[in-house]
Amino acid sequence: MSMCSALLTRRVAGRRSRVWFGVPPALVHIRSASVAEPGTRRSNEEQLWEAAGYLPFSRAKIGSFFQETPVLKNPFLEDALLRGYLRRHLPQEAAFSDLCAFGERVANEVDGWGRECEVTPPRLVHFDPWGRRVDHIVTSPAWKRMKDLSAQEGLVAIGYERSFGEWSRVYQMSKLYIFSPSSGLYTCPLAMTDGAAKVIQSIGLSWPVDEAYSRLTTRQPERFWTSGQWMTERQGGSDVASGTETVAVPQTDGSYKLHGFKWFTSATDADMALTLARVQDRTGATTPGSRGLSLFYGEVSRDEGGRLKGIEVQRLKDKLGTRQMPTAELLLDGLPAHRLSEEGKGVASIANMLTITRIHNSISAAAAMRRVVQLARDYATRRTAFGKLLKDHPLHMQTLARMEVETRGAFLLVMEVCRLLGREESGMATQLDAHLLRLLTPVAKLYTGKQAVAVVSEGLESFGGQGYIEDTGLPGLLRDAQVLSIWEGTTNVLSLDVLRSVARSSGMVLHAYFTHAKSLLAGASNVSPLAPAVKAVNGALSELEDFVQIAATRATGYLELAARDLAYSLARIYTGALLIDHACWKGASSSDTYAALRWCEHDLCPVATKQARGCYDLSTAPLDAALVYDRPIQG
Ligand code: MFK
Repeated sequence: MSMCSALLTRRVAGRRSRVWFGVPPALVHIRSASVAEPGTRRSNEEQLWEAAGYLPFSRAKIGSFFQETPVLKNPFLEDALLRGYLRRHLPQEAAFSDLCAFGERVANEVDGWGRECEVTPPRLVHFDPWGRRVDHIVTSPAWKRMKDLSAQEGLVAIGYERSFGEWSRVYQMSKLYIFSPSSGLYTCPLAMTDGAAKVIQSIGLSWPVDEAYSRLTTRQPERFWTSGQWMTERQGGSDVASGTETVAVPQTDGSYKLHGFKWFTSATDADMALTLARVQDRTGATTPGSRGLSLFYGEVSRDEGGRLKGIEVQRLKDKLGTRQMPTAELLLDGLPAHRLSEEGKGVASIANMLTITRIHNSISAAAAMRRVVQLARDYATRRTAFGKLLKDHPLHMQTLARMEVETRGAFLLVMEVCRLLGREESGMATQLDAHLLRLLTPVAKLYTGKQAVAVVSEGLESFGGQGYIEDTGLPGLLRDAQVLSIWEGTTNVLSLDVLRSVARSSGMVLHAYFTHAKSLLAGASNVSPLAPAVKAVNGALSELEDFVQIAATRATGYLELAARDLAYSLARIYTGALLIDHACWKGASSSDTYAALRWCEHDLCPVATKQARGCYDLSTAPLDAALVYDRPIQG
């Protein structure tokens, strides 16, 4: 026995009979562990006990104060706006009890799986131990559990079962909204799976995709398939028409073999994919541009030797975020495929998929904001600074309130798009609804993507340094938010899509927009607390109408320079109208009114503000470029 351990034994033995205020030492020790809850200071008794050196065992001297952890509570019960919105539009007990139970599961079980996905990212095994090429993407058990859960909970199926008629999409997306920040990015394969089901359904459920459709929309985990969406090639993902090199070689049985290189394929462990390729004629020639692109369906399968049929996984992407999910570069080397669209109609045919994935993207954006607000407000009830809890610092509350206003706005805008989608799919949509859906899908996607980055970043700051610490799980929220404005169409590409929707509809989408936005304000005309908000939205609508009149007389370049600000204006004004409308509902709370008032303090029509400053005049473009490259300004 060493000198130290001999001394220790003697001290412990000597103290065995001591009693602290009548409590045997062992009990005191247990009690002190429970008294020293994180976030509390140690009691005087304990400090005395330690100072006297009586403790038989002792922690390393790292101090005894620990900050409390923010607690994730049931995200359904914690979300007054979500519950209020559903009470207003879908007051069905079945939906409420399902969402409540799912929220409980997300908080207590699924969120942990999401963390597991984050800390156990996928890896690529190219070869088996004997040197055979296998290209296995190895994912975590938690990622696989997410797949089963998604089927069981009907996260795709609900949209196709349509048990709640025109509100089925709202119900499905509410569930995804609760799930998304805890899903370990499993919402990405679900978005593409939903999009693929939508494309197949719109094309018609016949061979060879009828079986795929039933697997994409099943609730049976053992049958459930996910789908990929392989669009991006090495030349880039925005200008698909000129960037797609993949060719489809016709086979004698009417099928095709695809040869090409897909540069960015997300959730690459999918069971099938929809992709674009150019059909080769007998001479091997293809048609360039958008008119040469067709839509193909391919299954991801293996031969008897375990090798992927017609695919080589070149490598996994090393991404800023979304690391939970495999994203790969794929060489398509004779992938068996079936053409789903008419030749040359690939982009128009995959547009349905883009609509769905863009809506999912917007849901994920609103959900990320909601999650960081929920955690931040919980933390504000635990963390003390400058003598009081964060929640008692008005400036901190002002910051969280601003985040809350953004989150509420995003939620209502996205749910509006889901409502319109549900109406379209259940055959209830008017022409006005159809135009609104076309216009608001890119608007919601581009606007909420930007909001998410800003709100989540602000949210991290509200935890101080802990918001920057990896294993709190908070930085992952920001990394994952950053992709939301990039994939599925960047902000500028979607702003141009807004212009496309205006041009293709000969302005009817804007007509629908003005008509519906004004009708949303109608119920608030006599609600005096909302008067400043109504005035702001009405004023912004007039400014926007004036802008559209003027822009219609200008060259195309003018509108293109205004595209982003136009899209932001469409988002802010419509969101203001939605917040006002929701605040007028009979079940609305004073917070609903306050949120509407605060939202409407934004510059609701930045396109008019910037237009007045000459930002879109054609002379501006060379000035912008000169500034960017620090070149002398000509003339
Ligand atoms: C958390 C959830 C997140 C979800 C995760 C998913 C991860 C997946 C990762 C990816 O795959 S990222 C890649 C996604 N790629 C894109 O989003 C493409 C971005 N680029 C565009 O959207 C371009 O605007 C587009 C490729 C559509 C431009 O193509 P074109 O061929 O130059 O467009 P064009 O000629 O204007 O339109 C061709 C046809 O498509 C027209 O129909 P018609 O032939 O019948 O006249 C258009 O009306 C139609 N179209 C284009 N965009 C449309 C649309 N139809 C409806 N909606 C749209 N948005």
